[in-house]
Amino acid sequence: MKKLLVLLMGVAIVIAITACGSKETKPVETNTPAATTQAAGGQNVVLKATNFKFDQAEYRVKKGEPVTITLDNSQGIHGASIKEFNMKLDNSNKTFTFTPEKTGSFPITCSIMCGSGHANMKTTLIVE
Ligand SMILES: [Cu+2]
Repeated sequence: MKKLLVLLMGVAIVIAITACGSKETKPVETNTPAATTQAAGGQNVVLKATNFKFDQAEYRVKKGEPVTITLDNSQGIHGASIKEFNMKLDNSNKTFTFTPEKTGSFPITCSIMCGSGHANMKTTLIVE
């Protein structure tokens, strides 16, 4: 009698596991190599800022096509500046559109004294 109970429990467990397994969906791949998308109106780059870094080590765009850079302060208050293109973003001025006419890598730095990690808040815009 006891053996039968154990067997039934075993079967129930197997069914439960199988049922769960079939419901499982594969996670959607959202990890694009860089936060750049080619929209109809040009290229879009979102600089997602947290304490104390930008979400990507580099952001790639194409030369000769308009780029809109958006600052997204998801943690803390940060700014973003690219000296080469006279860009200065902060919470009151979150987007900047320009057309890079030269290739190269251009440093993006935080332009607001945001705390202890401020000096290391750097990333790069790569125009290719
Ligand atoms: Cu800062």
